[in-house]
Amino acid sequence: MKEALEAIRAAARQAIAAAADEKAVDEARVRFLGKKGELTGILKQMGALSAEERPVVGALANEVRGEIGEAIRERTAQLAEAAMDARLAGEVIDVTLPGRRPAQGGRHPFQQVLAELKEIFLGMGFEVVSGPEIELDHYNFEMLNMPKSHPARDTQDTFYITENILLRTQTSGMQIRTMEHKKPPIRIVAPGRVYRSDAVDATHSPLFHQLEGLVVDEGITFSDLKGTLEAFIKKLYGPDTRARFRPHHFPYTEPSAEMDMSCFKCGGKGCPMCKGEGWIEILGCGMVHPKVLESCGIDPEKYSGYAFGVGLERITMMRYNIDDMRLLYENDLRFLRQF
Ligand code: 2NL
Repeated sequence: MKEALEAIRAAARQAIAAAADEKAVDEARVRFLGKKGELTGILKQMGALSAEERPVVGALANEVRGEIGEAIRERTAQLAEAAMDARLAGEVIDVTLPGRRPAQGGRHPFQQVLAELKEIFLGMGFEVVSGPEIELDHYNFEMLNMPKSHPARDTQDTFYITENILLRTQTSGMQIRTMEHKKPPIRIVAPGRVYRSDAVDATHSPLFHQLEGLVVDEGITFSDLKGTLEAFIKKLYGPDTRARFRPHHFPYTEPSAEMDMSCFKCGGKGCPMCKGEGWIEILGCGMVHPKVLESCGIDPEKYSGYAFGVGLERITMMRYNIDDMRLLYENDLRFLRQF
């Protein structure tokens, strides 16, 4: 029996050492220590031994059982450690690799210029108003002294939804509404999308952006217009910028003018940017026509006002040296990322 126990000890050691995974270790446990296992088989035969032999064989059997148990625990621990080492090796993180930058959006150059214009006018005490792009003929033309037969409508041809509903050609509708509902003093700017029936080229688009301003109060004169718009371009293009006014005609202002600013590139000497002129046209303006005030319920004997309209595309293109307006609408990220 002693020889049998020694044989079990040797076989168990070998089997456990050779076990390649937890399952094999468990199989060895069942084979040697299980209810029908080899060691249990020996213990069952102990009854046949003499009284002297029994404690000796019993002690050896216990020793072998303890040793097998210990070998199983050791092998299980070894396998667990090896598994952990393999897992750690597979999950190595190289902390020296550069990080992945999250994609970050940016403001369209238009929105940057618009934010700047709003800031300038808010700083001069104006309020910002906005309104519908789909407008009534009444607010877009009729109230601005352009009845159905007026020739100025030809230069502002637009897209019609019905005979009396259209895509606005300027943001003036909001100024008219403001004059209808609010008593002077009024000091507002209305930025937004406007439409004209124009073909697309480097300087034209059927959709463009405008910012219109309106000031109405007692005693407003052309000097107020000049002072305010001069301050505006000095803030936008620097304190050395000068303004020049040329007579013009709009049906909704009287007198009307176009304002030029000294070229921001050459300072007025003449260069390719200003086509040798030294001046660049920047906006249209004038004193609000008395008929327009009157239609809105404002007494032109008591109040006067000025208005102006400036194209955002022009300002954006000059600000960022963009030579083709289409670039502003194509949403090509290679272009937009530059701003
Ligand atoms: C341009 C420049 C301009 C106005 C817009 C205006 C608005 C009201 C009353 C009077 Cl409610 N005028 N806006 C005035 C002058 C010029 O826009 O080049 N437009 C074609």
